[in-house]
Amino acid sequence: MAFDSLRQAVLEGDADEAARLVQEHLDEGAEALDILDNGLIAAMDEVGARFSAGDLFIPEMLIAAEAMQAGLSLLKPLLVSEDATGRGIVVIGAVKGDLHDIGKNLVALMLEGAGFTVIDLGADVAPEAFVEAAAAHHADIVGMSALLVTTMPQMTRTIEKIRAAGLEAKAIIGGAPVTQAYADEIKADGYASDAPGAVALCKSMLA
Ligand code: B1M
Repeated sequence: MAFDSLRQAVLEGDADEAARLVQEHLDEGAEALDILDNGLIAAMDEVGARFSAGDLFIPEMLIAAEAMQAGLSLLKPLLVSEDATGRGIVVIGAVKGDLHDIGKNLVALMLEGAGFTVIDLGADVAPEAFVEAAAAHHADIVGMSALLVTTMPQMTRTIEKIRAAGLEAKAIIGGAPVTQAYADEIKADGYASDAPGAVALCKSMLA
């Protein structure tokens, strides 16, 4: 398979080799999104599966994440090449208790590339911090990311606080365990399964 060696480098947490292989694929003409989806993200899925199976532990998961980020840094300029500005303001973060920020970073990056002004609050963001930032920046959209089933309820709390504060910002959610059904259940304004989907969703909300 085309990205076997790249996936292996990420799995082994070899950041230098991951970056070298990403560059090699780019030089050979591979598309940035193809490298991202079928190389880097596929490798992280494999990391997750091995973690679940007990074949791999947190330190290895962390160095794999660093290797992924090393590869991703080379793709960033290509993922943000769309020429558009002034689409709207998005406040984004990983919800309280959730330290997974790679997917959220990717969503933020692609939103910026599509012309949105992104206020990235980072990871482990309390509902009150989302509300404060949304009010301070007059956000059009608040984006929440969760990778843990146990942190998903923080999305509900954040949405409740956004609405209680009388803010008009739309609340959108995403992350591996999050679904459209969950978004409907907690009355989020939107859900996207991946970063390009989040861009399309935000564009449609402000069209
Ligand atoms: Co953790 N972890 N982790 N982890 N980790 C998962 C999520 C897990 C599925 C692994 C597994 O068991 N198979 C599992 C969660 C189980 C569950 O609840 N469903 C898990 C666990 C259990 C844990 C700990 C609890 C482990 C422990 O301590 N015992 C712990 C929790 C820490 C915490 O948050 N409090 C933990 C810790 C970590 C590390 C710190 C070691 C590291 C994170 C490093 C970092 O992010 N800086 C880590 C990693 C790397 C993973 C896996 C392997 C990879 C996550 C990732 O980066 N994927 C992950 C397994 C997996 O996901 N397959 C796993 C790549 C990324 C591009 O995808 O984040 O899904 P993703 O983002 C996608 C979409 O989801 C979507 O777009 C993105 C791009 O397409 N998206 C949005 C994301 N946010 C969005 C927001 C939107 C729209 C779309 O709108 C606003």
